[in-house]
Amino acid sequence: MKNRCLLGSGMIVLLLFSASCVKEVAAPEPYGAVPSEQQMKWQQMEYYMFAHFGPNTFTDVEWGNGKEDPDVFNPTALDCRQWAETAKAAGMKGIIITAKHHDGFCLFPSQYSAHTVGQSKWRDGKGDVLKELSEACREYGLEFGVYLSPWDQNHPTYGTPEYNQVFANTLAEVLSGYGEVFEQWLDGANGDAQKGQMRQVYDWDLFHKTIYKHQPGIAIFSDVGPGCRWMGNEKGVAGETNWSRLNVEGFGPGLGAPPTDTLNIGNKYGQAWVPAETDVSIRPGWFYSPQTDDKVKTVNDLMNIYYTTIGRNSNLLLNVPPNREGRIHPQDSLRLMEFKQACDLSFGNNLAAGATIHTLNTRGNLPTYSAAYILDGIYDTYWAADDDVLTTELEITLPRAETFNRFLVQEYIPLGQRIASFVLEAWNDETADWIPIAEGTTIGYKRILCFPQTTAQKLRLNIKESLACPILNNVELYNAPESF
Ligand code: FUL
Repeated sequence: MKNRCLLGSGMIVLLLFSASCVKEVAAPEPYGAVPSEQQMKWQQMEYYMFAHFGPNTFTDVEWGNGKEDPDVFNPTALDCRQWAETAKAAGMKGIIITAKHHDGFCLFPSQYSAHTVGQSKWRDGKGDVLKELSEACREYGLEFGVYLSPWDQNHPTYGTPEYNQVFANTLAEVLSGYGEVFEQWLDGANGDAQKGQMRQVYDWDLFHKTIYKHQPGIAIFSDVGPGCRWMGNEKGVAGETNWSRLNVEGFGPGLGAPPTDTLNIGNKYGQAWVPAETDVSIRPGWFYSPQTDDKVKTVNDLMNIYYTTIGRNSNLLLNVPPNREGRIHPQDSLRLMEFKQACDLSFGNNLAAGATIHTLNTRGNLPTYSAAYILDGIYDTYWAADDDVLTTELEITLPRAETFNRFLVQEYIPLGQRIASFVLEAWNDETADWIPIAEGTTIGYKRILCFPQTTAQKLRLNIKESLACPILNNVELYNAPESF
């Protein structure tokens, strides 16, 4: 995470000079809560698949009641390699599977439940979806993740203290039996809570200890993290302002969660680093139903979601529910490929490549923090301003005048999230003036601004508010097809 040193032949002179002003050139201190190494790895995944699969796939309901006959679960041609192949081709980095939804049915032969694939006649009770999917993910170079619902409508111990140990044992089974798991999804949804009568007091400490014991590098998802947080809605729209910090003290998953508005935008001065993840389905429901075959989201819907999630400092967990065969339906896979093509067309040609950047301020006035690092394509090199600089400007000069409509910018978040307000301007030759073309509040890991096509050779990024000296590590510029 260190900038390379550009000192050349005048090294001794420069060393003497820099020794005399060590204070000015010290690397910027982290600001507030910062991501762990694992959270950085997680953030850089950006886009991955959710696979809702279970008895509900076969019964046309979204929430089963736990009384379903296990034989209901009977995929006729399960092919997890096809899921993985599809996810890979779509540009996704992993797959999270509903190992146990609210109906309590386990897609693996759990020793701690009598309501699993082991009790179904599917493959004579010898099947294990988690085994097949984890192997397929490894084969295709994808990360593997697991959803487990704490709310369980089937388990006889649910509603008693004993259930906490059952759930911990179930976590241990899925986290120790299928190789590395990148994310543990802990759903806060609970039908009892909605009726105002919670039957179970969850032992979150026990759950977290069990999870980290088996997968120390995992990201735990819940309303309040600690690895990553629910973004507050299932529409795919993260806050235009989106801080990766969150106040977590006094809050918990589910009933005890912060208001959804807060989850949507985070807390400017939040205590913990809990970045947003957006879960949204490619179909109207989370589970497959033949009735939604003609309701798969359009490329434009998905492109909009891309901009309101990844373009707003959130990871995107896109649900693509396998069908009753146990395969991803052709409608969904076709749409995923079209979406990938739209992304490639939109972000294939970075018009800022070969540009130069001039900044009003560079930390210590030294090449170590030069704005050139914003354009070098290397994540861990960055431009930084002096500590007392909280507003400043960066001027980007393209090799030639270009037409563009998307601006992508990244803060170097290993040192914290800082910028709270900025404006993008383009130089207008005719009026000899800077014209504002877009504005934003937070940036964070990644921010993409969309605006009408503009032609210019020079752009100016005006940082209007930063909580500590701004640090940027990447800027890109694109001309996306207007149709998306
Ligand atoms: C919700 C659940 O109730 C839905 O069924 C779905 O699993 C979604 C991802 O989370 O809380």
